[in-house]
Amino acid sequence: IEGNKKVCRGALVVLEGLDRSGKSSQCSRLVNYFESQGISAELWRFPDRNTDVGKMISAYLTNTSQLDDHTIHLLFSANRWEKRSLMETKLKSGTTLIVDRYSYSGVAFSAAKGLDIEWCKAPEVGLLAPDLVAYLDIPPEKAAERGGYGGERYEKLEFQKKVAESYKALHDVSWKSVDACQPIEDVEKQLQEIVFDCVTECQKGKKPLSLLW
Ligand code: DGP
Ligand code: NA
Ligand code: NA
Repeated sequence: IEGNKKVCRGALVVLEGLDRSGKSSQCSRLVNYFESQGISAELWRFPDRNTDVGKMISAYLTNTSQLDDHTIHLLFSANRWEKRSLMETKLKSGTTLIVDRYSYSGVAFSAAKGLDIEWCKAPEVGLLAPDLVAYLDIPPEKAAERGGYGGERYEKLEFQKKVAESYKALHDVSWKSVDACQPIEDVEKQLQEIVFDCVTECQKGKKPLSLLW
């Protein structure tokens, strides 16, 4: 009976990388691609600046407010927690989520300030684990040359170099690197292939959702 048909779950796909690595445009392109293939997909991004917590984060990033490093770390994490149940509902109803930054940014940016990495990971424990993390790999100097650093708090070459180092400590089995210095269409093609495989795996129903970390 149609009504009893088991719904295949969507995939949780995260794009990570330095500022100006091209994540946001690649995320939109991926969502368009999946929709053109008849696969239900949504674009998500963290921080989600629309919530009350997100507004505090936005004020911090634009240097409108000052916060202790630990405090802002926990706010970024809270911002992911407040979207967790909706995330699970969407995935279970079959929607693939393409997420622009996630817990890896949370840890990489705070660790780049010198906070202990295990302390940084702790508040992320219990969030949904991505099925795939696509890392848009670009040397910090190259990213800076792209221009368009918007003048937000972290958009400085020296800091981005430290972030790049912290990201390296976070690679795990769900992680795939893509050379983000390639032309935008080549990055797009490569991402489509990697992510499509991941979505197919999840649709087969053999891969239960798991948790960080
Ligand atoms: P974006 O909207 O993707 O440009 O992100 C805004 C800035 O915030 C960017 O420099 C990356 C940084 N960021 C994103 N997520 C986190 C996080 O969880 N923790 C910290 N400390 N920084 C983050
Ligand atoms: Na940014
Ligand atoms: Na972005």
